[in-house]
Amino acid sequence: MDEAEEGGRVLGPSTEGRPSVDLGSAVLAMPNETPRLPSSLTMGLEEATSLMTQRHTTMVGILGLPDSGKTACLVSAYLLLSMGGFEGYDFADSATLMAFEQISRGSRHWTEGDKPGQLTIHTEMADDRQAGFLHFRLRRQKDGRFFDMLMPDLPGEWSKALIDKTDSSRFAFLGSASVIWLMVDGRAFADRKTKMYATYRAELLVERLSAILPTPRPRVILVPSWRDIGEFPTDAYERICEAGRAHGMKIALAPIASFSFGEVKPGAGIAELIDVTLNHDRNVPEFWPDDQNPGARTLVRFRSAV
Ligand SMILES: Nc1nc2c(ncn2[C@@H]2O[C@H](COP(=O)(O)OP(=O)(O)OP(=O)(O)O)[C@@H](O)[C@H]2O)c(=O)[nH]1
Ligand SMILES: [Mg+2]
Repeated sequence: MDEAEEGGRVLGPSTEGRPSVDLGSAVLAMPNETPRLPSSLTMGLEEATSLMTQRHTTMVGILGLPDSGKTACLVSAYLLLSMGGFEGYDFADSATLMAFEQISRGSRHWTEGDKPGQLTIHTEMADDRQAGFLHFRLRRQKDGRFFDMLMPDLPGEWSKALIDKTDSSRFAFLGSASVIWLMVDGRAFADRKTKMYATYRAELLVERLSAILPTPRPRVILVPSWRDIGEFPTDAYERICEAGRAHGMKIALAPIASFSFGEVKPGAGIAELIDVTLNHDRNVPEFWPDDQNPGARTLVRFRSAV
């Protein structure tokens, strides 16, 4: 069987300067050292807010416990886009290509026998105090319209500290986010032994988030990973929605398979997630939280309605 037929397992070296990864197979080999995402490769807050004043930009706040699939989602979106496999949208540009390369580089080298679950590396940041943003610009095929997106790849420890210690200081930037992705680990919900606890932790995260988010609330999307191992349970979604309703948040659902070892296509659900994200209909509040950079505060004036 040739590589392309192997249920999407991996791919060989790049050809013609493009990533040759078959998303059906993107798998990461363990690098020798733990890579950190240097803040110089991502966009800082000032740069991000400046972009938001110039162009129609959607800032996404991405939260989720360690291993929930945050980095894998960004890597998968980047690989899909760079290979032209993104339904409804074309890749136009990115101001943070090196950062995307950094988080997805391991997917270039996979050899049979590597541990299948190890696709991305636990996120650590050189600057542990503030978020750095990844950026891409998309062109919507149906009308040629451009959309800029800003997404931070944050360590799961930040969300853990938010749940366990109500440490919200590093999430002040969420005041400018038009959409929130609440990432949860699909594996934990697929297992009867861990499902209850995973649901409880997700409810707690919703509760903590409610204390940070402005009113009216940005769109909140529950994004379960590992859709390749099964559907997200409806009862868990209902409980998380109920927690959201109790705090004035309507929570949509967009399950994804960033990678896949089964029947589901790798990258499944990601184009839909981006589509729902870009088609939000809310104006972002024109303020910046008080404990943030006051220079940036005056810059955050933009409309996010499509
Ligand atoms: N098969 C499959 N693997 C996934 C999926 N999402 C994540 N993974 C794998 O699950 C593990 C954890 O995913 P990460 O994206 O690194 O998790 P994270 O939320 O960024 O974790 P931290 O950086 O520690 O906060 C990695 O080995 C991923 O490759 C998915 O949808 N399908
Ligand atoms: Mg990560």
